[in-house]
Amino acid sequence: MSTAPAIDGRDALLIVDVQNDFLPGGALGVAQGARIIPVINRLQDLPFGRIVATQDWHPRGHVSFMADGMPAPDRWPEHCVAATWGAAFPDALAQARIGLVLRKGMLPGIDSYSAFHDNDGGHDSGLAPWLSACGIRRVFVCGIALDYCVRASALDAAAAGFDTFVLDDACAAINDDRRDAHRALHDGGIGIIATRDLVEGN
Ligand code: VGL
Ligand code: ZN
Repeated sequence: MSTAPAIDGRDALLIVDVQNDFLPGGALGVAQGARIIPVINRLQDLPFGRIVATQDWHPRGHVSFMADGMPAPDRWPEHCVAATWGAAFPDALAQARIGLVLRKGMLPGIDSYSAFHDNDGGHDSGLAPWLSACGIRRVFVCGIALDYCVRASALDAAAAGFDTFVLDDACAAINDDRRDAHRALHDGGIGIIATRDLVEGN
């Protein structure tokens, strides 16, 4: 499943966590972050029926923040604190066509990598039924980070029954090695494609 026919109104673009803190200069800056913004802006010119953007939106003292600077699995430097500069979209991101902004990771005691539900599988965000109600059949995912929130969101989109694709060149990854993420996406039935596969099809 690596060919994607031309984009139409039954397709949604899901832009994951393109926020200042995940860009160079931010608290959890990913080197490739700045490079993907023009790519995502170009994608937004395609005739998607819906464009949804997520924001990581944590309270101060969130469970995902490292205590005393101690690294641990799924612990990160303080980032994307609600309503701060770090949680905002970068000015360079086109926003005129974003129809839904979905904030996640707001509860103090549980993290939420996926746009669809929290990491414990609970607290459904309502995104899947909303997309279905909008007539969406396919979901194209891009953003940051390929190996965390993009991966979790794409796997959940596929599990919810959408034909799901990840736009690899429109994603920035925390780990330089993308193979684990690609394998997990592939095993989830997700097509890994490039922006040019869509742009040329339209
Ligand atoms: C993310 C780590 C912590 C992401 C969010 O957007 O992939 N990663 N919070
Ligand atoms: Zn986070």
